[in-house]
Amino acid sequence: MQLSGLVTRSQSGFYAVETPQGEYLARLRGRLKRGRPTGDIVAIGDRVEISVEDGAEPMIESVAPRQRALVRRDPRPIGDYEQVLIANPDQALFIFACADPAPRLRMLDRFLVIAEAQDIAAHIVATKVDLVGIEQAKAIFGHYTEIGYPVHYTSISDGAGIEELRSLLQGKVSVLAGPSGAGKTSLMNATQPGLDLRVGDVQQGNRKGRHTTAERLMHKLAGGGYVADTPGLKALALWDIQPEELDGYFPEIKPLIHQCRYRACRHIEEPGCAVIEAAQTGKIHMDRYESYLALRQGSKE
Ligand SMILES: Nc1nc2c(ncn2[C@@H]2O[C@H](COP(=O)(O)OP(=O)(O)OP(=O)(O)O)[C@@H](O)[C@H]2O)c(=O)[nH]1
Ligand SMILES: [Mg+2]
Ligand SMILES: [Zn+2]
Repeated sequence: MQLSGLVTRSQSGFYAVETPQGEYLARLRGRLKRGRPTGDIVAIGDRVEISVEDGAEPMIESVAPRQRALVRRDPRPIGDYEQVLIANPDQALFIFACADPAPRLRMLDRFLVIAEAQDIAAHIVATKVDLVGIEQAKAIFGHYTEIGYPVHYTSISDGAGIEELRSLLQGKVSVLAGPSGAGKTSLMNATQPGLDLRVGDVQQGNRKGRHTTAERLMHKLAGGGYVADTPGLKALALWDIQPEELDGYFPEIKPLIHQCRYRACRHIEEPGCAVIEAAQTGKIHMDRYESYLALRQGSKE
């Protein structure tokens, strides 16, 4: 029997596939792995076809083409490899704390570039507002609203922003991503109290030193939709994005490039550059321009 389903969990070569007939734990058919893969063949969020026969292990027979995916260059020294954090998300929520750990806006900007390149709707969630107060939180993240990214201010201590987040997640496939300790798992628990145990399990696994990529999962939300928590990322290297493409992935830079004196302007040091001028006059936030420069010049986080 052939069934189509959604991959909701992946661990050590096994994939949980949710089908209209229930959940199956399936493995990947050998022929799909043939050759030297340049990236994850199956990831959570993928739509797959599985074969289910009496007395045989369920097998993933094919993977539907991805519409989009949250990807990065695999940080392990295994050559060029595309790591898929989640396939086909409707939206990504990038989780950064106002303090403890201090927000790394350079990393946030990398996430936003990946989301732009993949056409994933991006939201920014500023967590731990209780530690700094809303004024300070807005001083850190406020300028992102001006360039079109919704910013949600939250705190699990006083429940601020939790209801807003809950309705944002409703009925959609979302992924939470951000540095370790930013509060992703805490947010999952606050918005979906029923998830408590399973989230705790994952964390315990991480503490024991299990490989962070070993398990990925999407939780089904009570009112429809899924949310994937991801392990905290230390590094976020772009995958398959060329320096010249970057202009298009900074929404505030894109409309300016036609005003540069030179058509091939890289916006680094060229005279008559409209982007540099905008950064100097504050029309573009200097931090964002610096993130652009860092990416353009190929520095790795
Ligand atoms: N004061 C305060 N602390 C918070 C808040 N949210 C989370 N924390 C604390 O921050 C720490 C890290 O939270 P986690 O939810 O485990 O962070 P995470 O992003 O899931 O981290 P990784 O799983 O390592 O990626 C915990 O001690 C939380 O109690 C908040 O809104 N306010
Ligand atoms: Mg966590
Ligand atoms: Zn320029």
